[in-house]
Amino acid sequence: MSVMDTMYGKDIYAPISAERIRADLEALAKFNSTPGEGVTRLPFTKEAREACEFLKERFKAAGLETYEDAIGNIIGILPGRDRNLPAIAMGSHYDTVYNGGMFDGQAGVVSALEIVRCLREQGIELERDLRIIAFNDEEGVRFHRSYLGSYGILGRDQQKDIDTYRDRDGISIREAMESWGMDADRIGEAAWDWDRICAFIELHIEQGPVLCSEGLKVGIVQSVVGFRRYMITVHGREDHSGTTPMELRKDAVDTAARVIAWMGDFARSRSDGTVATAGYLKVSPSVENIVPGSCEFSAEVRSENTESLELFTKGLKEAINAAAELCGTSFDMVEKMDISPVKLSPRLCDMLEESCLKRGLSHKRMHSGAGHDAQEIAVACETVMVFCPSRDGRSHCREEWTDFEDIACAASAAYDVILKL
Ligand code: HGY
Ligand code: MN
Ligand code: MN
Repeated sequence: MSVMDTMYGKDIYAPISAERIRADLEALAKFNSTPGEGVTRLPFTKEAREACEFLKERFKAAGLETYEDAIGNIIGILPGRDRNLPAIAMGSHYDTVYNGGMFDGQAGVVSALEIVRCLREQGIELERDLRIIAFNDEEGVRFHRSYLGSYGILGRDQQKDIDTYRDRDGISIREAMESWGMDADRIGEAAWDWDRICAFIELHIEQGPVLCSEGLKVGIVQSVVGFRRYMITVHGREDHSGTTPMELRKDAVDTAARVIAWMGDFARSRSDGTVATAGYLKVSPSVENIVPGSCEFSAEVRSENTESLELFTKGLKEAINAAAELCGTSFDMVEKMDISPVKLSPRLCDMLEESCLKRGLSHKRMHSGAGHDAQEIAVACETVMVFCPSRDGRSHCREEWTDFEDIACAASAAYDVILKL
């Protein structure tokens, strides 16, 4: 019994092992292109390949029928007694943001694997198959569009996207796939038959401040925010920053700055949890004494409230038109993502709550401010998410941290739901 176990009381998350969760997460974290500066594991890279091989080996060691699908997801199947029954699915993503943490996505993959190990150790044969899945490219930070892996199993047509979306070096998704020895024309083969799936569970770190500030162990996620993302490129003109009068210059940053300021003010004005972010900003030529000729920036809004999303889109277009008019610039605006808010399964939320009450796990029903594969899968089958706390609410940064015992608590609630299903 480690000190931590006695502090939490070993039984509240038995038979889940926090130790094995720690070992798997620490092993995964080694597949990282920025060691010492957070974890970076972008899709179709060397680090992602190492992570896939590691996961396939661990899935097989846990007795799973294991395969890598046509879009880079890793899937393991634990056969149930009646293989004709629709299966339960559980998982999360194995890719990360730049300089992120070792828990985002990965905690959900490792917890699903740990649940399989516990079922086998307990000698429990489920009624139905349990499919665990490690999704490829949920974050979308390399190619600027998310959910490549989960759209793959959902059978979304991505054939055009894999040729149009490119990374910072101009490499398309197709080219990146081919560098991995994959045939990008076969991504349609990754699609699942959703009549064969009865439920999907995703365990994930909260990535926000709610659970840790209230000292709670488990988040029962009832809904996931919707979000929209645009990429705006302002076209101005390079000029001497000293000799060009204000009324003659075409300053791309002056234009962008007005829009970005509007975004934050809009989000604050909604006071319904709406948030807006310009996370990506690229100025050219980015030299102190040259009027910026071009400025590219992302405009992202997230909200549970569809009206807020709609008003953001309308207001953004008005703001960029007004700013370009004032500054004598022009612009291109491309919609990159438009995902609706989604309600998760009340029945599965109730099952999670029953488990928390039985195990004495402090918990709270809440929404997710982060996007997840689960929000898209929720349109195809009954879906729920279970959160574990993020220390200081931090994520998508090297400070991201969740105690392994807290992951084990959330995993034990998911374990109970799988047994009930
Ligand atoms: O952006 C998100 O909310 C998620 O972390 N991909
Ligand atoms: Mn994530
Ligand atoms: Mn993330």
